[in-house]
Amino acid sequence: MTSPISTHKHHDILVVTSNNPPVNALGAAVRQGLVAAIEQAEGDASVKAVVIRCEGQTFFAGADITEFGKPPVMPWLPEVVDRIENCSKPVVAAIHGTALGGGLEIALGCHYRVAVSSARFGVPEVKLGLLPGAGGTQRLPRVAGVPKALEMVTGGGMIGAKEASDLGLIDRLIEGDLQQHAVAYAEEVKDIRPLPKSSERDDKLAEARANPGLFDDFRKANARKFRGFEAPEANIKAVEAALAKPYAQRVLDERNLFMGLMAGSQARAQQYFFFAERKASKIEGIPDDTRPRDITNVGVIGAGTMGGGISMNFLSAGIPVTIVEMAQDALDRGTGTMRKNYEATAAKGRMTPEQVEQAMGALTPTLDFAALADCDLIIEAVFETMEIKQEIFTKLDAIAKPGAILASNTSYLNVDEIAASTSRPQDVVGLHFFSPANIMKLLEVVRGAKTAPDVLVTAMALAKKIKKVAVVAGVCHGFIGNRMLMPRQVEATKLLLEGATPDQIDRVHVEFGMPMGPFQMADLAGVDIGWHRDVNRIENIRDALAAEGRWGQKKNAGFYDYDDKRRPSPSARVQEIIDDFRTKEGVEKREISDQEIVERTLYTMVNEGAKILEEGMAQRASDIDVVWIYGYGWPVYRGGPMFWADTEGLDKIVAGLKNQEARMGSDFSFSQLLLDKAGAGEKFTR
Ligand code: 3H9
Repeated sequence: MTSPISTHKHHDILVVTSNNPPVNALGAAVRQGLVAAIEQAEGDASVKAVVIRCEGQTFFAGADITEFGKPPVMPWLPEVVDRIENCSKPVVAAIHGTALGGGLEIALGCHYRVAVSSARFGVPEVKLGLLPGAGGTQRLPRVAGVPKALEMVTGGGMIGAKEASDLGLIDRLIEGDLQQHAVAYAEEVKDIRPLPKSSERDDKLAEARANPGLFDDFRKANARKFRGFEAPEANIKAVEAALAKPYAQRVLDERNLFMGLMAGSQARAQQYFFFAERKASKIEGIPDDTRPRDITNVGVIGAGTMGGGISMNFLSAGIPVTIVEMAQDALDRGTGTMRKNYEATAAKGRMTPEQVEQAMGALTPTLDFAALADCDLIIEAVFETMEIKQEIFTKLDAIAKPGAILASNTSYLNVDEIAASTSRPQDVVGLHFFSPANIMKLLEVVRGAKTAPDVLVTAMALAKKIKKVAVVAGVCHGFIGNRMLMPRQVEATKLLLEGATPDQIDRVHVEFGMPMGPFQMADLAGVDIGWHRDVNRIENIRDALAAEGRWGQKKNAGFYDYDDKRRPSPSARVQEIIDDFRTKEGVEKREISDQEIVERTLYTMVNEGAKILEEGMAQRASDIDVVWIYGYGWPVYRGGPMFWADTEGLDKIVAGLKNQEARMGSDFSFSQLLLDKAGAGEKFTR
């Protein structure tokens, strides 16, 4: 087998090139090739310096994640980085694309780093439940300073070349041909001794040493963000060791912390999720050579919260949008909100004022429906009523150009029925954005019975362009995400009658790792959503709350009371309402355990997920996990409901549901797939 690492000499500089598509991951062959190349450089007296570079889209994007969990193949990445740093001749990293994780660690092992201005740098290991375990937690603080290193290792985000250069992470920014300039740089530095070694630098640690409270302050400031995760704390500890201990001990600490994380369940879940997210974009059952349609402009119907948020995605990606409303004041309000949102982003420094103007300049607000005639994709974002949607699609059918994609942002309704109101059901698809649509990453792409393959391919490609993660769902009530929410809500509400409090149920969910529980979510979304608006028709607890104007946070009263800073506290009035209902329904109050709440609200979700799978409404179990992590904040360290169920053991899930079956009554029925898999000792996810 040919090595992905090749070398050639350019006068007295040895150029080492990695060619390991798609992202130059540092698999065993790459690691072996790098060590061999360094040995070649040392063994050849005519070589004065080395340049390490990559072919393809990027510099090394990190360790090869597919190797994790398999028997290790030597040399280990930390040894490779050390070998580079200990090379007796200067080594220059020539960086383009993204130097990530082990890739950045390789660069830090090099004595010098040069990069093109589009290059980006990061240590995303924390997102895989890990830490930069090839010396990254030790070298990065020494080169970029402790505060920046802490931010990078615990956040996992990327920084641009300009910032990297300002930090001293990059020695020179290159304009023009990277290889040529890197070789020229190597010529410049080839005789300089001693060689600068990141692991031996101490200058940037002084500031942190003078401020021993820095680490605890950082922990406190980020406590909310890190809640439930193990990897951020391990990252902080490893950086802390960089300050306090001798090199050999520090490296050992890093290794031990890395191995501890790698053996844990969170890293497994987060690494599973890395691949789940990428798998989600693959559509089953369509020809591989299906080409997407061209989308150069988009129409959006409805300038409300959803329509505005949806439009912003396209505008931010440089795709012009025509937005249509029925009345001028609604149109003005909608576009005004969009501008305000952009300006708020600019105020945080995440956009320039010019970018705001550019985005808003690509928006055409209009009251004229016919203005949509030229759009390649038209997304309807109006009321969730079938009659209204069908009326709109019939109108669209009459004016949209041939080949235009007609999409509905429905969150529950039957996309096939909507499509049937047109003469071109093959062009109709559901695009279910999650609120706030300009922020939430998830997009459910609802595949109708007649949706054409190229429409689906277009939707998935477009999702990537607007930085969403798309998951294909079939036509069923609520699709994947909202459908699974329903059994949870039904059981949570019944549990109130049986003796649990909103506070207890929400606490169980928050302790599990959800951002909020079902009743906190109801208060945030609005207790009145979907309410029939008849104050005299009180059929359940929610009706009673809505009838009293307890519509949630917006009214400072819902399932909780809120103070003027929107801080919730349990409500005596809500308890009275619950108690009244209990008496009226003749339900006996009993002590509800936290475990029962888990079984009735989380296990039932797994059961519903299994039904979704067995009905073919999701392509794969991991897609369900992607929906719940990106759409509802399921803790990624538990890998999503289906992965979590596998971790718990499907037999345990089934036993828990059997425990509760009588209490759940006719609201519940078992998924056959769940029973079968549990019986056979199988899992949903591999
Ligand atoms: C690490 O370095 C540990 C060390 O500190 C210590 C060790 C001791 N390995 O994302 P894309 C695949 S941990 C294997 O769609 P993009 C990916 O699955 C690592 N495979 O492209 C996909 O395959 P497929 C730290 C990888 O252009 C294909 O490449 N590094 C890896 O949108 C294309 O990926 C990271 O966490 C990998 N490391 O984005 C970086 N990376 O086509 C992870 C990607 O079969 N990677 N693949 O579905 C990324 O963030 C993005 O892939 C990147 C490109 C930004 C590079």
